[in-house]
Amino acid sequence: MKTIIQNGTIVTVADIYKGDLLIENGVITAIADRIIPEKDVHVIDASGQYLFPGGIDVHTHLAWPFQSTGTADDFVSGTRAAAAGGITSIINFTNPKKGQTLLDNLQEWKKKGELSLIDYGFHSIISEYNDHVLQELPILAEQEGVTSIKLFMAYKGELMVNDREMFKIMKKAGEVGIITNVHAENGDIIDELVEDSLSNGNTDPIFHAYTRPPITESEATGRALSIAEAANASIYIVHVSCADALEKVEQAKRRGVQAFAETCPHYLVLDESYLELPDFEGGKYVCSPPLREKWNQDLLWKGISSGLISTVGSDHCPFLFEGQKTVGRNNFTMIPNGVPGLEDIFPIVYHYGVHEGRISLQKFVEIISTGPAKLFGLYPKKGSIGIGFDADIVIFNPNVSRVISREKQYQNVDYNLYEGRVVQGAITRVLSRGEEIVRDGYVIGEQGRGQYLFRKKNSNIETRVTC
Ligand code: DUC
Ligand code: ZN
Ligand code: ZN
Repeated sequence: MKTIIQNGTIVTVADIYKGDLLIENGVITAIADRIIPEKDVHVIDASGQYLFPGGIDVHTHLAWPFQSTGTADDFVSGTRAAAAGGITSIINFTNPKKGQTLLDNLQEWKKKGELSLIDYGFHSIISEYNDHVLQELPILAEQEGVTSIKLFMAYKGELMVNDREMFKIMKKAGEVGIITNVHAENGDIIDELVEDSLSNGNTDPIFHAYTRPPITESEATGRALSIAEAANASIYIVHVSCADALEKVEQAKRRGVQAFAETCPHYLVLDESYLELPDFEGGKYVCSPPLREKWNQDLLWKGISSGLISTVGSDHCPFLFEGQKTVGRNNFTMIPNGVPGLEDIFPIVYHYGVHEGRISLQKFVEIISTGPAKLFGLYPKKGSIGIGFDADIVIFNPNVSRVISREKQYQNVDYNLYEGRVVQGAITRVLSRGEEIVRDGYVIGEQGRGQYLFRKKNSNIETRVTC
């Protein structure tokens, strides 16, 4: 099967230019000013539109059991929403059961992933330290292509590991070319603040933010980075929400730590005041780390521009408002932590980033596709438009606008964080390995067509001598 995309404006990290693309068997095989179609070639006219490499969202929680409940999107609804939103690959978190080996757990998650409409991989969460975990890490990387793990510094009793465990796991991960994702919040301080808050009768959603102040994130971020440094391992700090935590990343990078940072669309666009919306509407915005004071947004955008932040991830961890979020109406600690965002990450970052002049088109491609592909072992198969890359392509019309609404979304949630916002640009088509999975904005790809992403080891790790 051959497809030619004609007259589009191709955007990569290195270049913006007009050209035609030839796609054969799912791969880009030629790029030229003009490619004349032979007979029986499928031709797509992209005049006046951008061609972006498909978005790569390395932070999703589809089908994820958490806080006595589970996320509202599985691999069916979640990957359909992703496709509609220009995301052609995801890396989802696993969630191990007590006593289960990482490899057994991975097989369960791979089974769930078979329903996926787009390509998918996994980061293995390690929430229980034991010796077999260390033995499994090289097997995960070499035999399963799982070259990233995740550790939590909060959620004691459910996911949290301590510093000594982190050090041992990260040391081994570093040795075998695995990058460690870290959720950096000081769980012990948070638990203490939560107890105080409840005993004072402070139960509204805003107290979720007050009991997880920036210091709890920046302290844990600094500590995680130091542990990575001591372990000679590479580290990826997920969902950086505030300037104080970002400063720790900057300091660590200056010291030569193999440190990378991610932020999320909700930290770039929304702020703490949303948690104070009346009638418990604030509950919709409860996630961790919490939304911050607005002034942080500017510094996060600057961090993206300067390269301090390498990626955006959605942290798509959706819970229904009615029946899941509302369980915490009288006690914020009962509100499941997480927000939806997989369908909106691409348009939101484009609108508030590129359209409003905060970042360039090329920086957009870097943080939405090329950066995540490089960091998580998918490059040069995914992450750009070039010869030999998978034809994962978003065709985007920048000349129209649309309104984001819950009614039109594919996400299986009864609200949208960005309800009513008018965003510039519309995704008209999405191709995944050359196959059209979205046409005229509607998902037409079949469930189960997604392929498992066997990822390369982390190539950014340099062995440093630590004193
Ligand atoms: N933060 C969330 O908001 N949800 C899932 C887990 C996390 O770290
Ligand atoms: Zn997290
Ligand atoms: Zn998350």
